[in-house]
Amino acid sequence: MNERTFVIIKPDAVTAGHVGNILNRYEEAGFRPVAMEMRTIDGEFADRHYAEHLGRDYYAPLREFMTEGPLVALILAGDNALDGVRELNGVTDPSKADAGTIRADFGSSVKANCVHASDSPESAASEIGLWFPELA
Ligand code: FUP
Repeated sequence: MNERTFVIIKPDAVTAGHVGNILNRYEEAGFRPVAMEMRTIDGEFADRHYAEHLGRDYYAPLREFMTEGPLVALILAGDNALDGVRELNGVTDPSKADAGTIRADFGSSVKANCVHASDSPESAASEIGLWFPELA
């Protein structure tokens, strides 16, 4: 099955110079970029991406963080891409992520956790529709 998932290499990872290393993890695992673009998003766009987090106590700093500099938005394709990419990423909190995962190696806090990946086929479809409408 050639599944697609939506991924963000977040502003912290761009600033720290980890884009190449993170892309390498995905490619070494067999996933291939089918769209990739560096963008700086505004707060309204962040609200659309993180709609389910609006109103949470952590949302204002998360919104600030996601809009403070360029990020890399991409679609990755491959067998089992949804679960496979989330496994490579590790759990949300880098201090609890398994050794060798992207968040354990490059994340610095729950907020600055260096990557995002879709968590279900429905979220992949809606995130691809938001970020790359021409590829939805
Ligand atoms: P994940 O699916 O691992 O990206 O995590 P969630 O969907 O639970 O959270 C999305 C983003 O919200 C995380 F990447 C970071 C941020 N967040 C916080 O900043 N604080 C929290 O307590 C929970 C999430």
